[in-house]
Amino acid sequence: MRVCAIFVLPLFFLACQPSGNSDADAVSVNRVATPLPPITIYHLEARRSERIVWLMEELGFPYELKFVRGNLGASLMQIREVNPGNPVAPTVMYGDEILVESGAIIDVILNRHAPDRLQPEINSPDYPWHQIWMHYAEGSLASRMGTDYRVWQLQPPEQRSPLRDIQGTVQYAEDFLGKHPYFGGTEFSAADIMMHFPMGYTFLINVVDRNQFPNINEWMARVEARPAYQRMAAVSKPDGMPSPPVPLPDSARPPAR
Ligand SMILES: N[C@@H](CCC(=O)N[C@@H](CS)C(=O)NCC(=O)O)C(=O)O
Repeated sequence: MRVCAIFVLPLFFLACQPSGNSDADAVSVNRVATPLPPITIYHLEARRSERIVWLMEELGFPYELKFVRGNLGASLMQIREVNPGNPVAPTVMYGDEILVESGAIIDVILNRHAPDRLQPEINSPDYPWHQIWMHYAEGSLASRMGTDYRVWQLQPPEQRSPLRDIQGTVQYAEDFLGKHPYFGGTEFSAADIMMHFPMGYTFLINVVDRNQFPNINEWMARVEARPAYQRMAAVSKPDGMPSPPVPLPDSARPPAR
């Protein structure tokens, strides 16, 4: 036993020492693009899975797209067959693995297979903001949009809440775009792909008045003019949005403070 400790303990301490070039190793590991496995995107037209189609079109990477045109129920059945435990769009077959969560899927594809594309360099001033908007899209914007929509459908508010509501959540993005052309900062990035869907949906369901957000409207027109967005739209929502949500009447939104 004592003999073991004599040999094992120095090894343990050695393993805990930072190696001289660990940072350099980490950077070089991140920067080498590995071959992309076959990708199949299980999709619902004009829903979040379009983010992955758009990403692949921006990157020029091959993918197979699965959905039943004009039939969300049948498309969802296809998703249930491969992902019965969590049947959501996007569900992505990545080789023989099933991936979910659009932000995570984008991170996996970029960091493994296109490490120098669609995200600012890690030490650039844009990088923290790129990360913030990557997460704001689902963590703040989509969640606030969904809760306010459902609650205001049931009971329209009589005044603005002192708590954060969707109006303030969108205003924060509007203010950022007053100072930066893209959510990734100076250049188009995956953060724009993440933000586009919940921003468009927020306008569609009328939880805010889109006319109050000129910077967002201008940004939206600019990113939608990108050839990769146009290709995505042509293949993944050829007839627009089937079964669109019912917009709130203007009277269901809270009056201005
Ligand atoms: N946070 C997830 C949300 C996925 C999600 O809820 N997708 C919707 C489509 S936009 C869906 O599949 N809904 C079908 C359902 O809830 O049954 C992501 O970003 O991937």
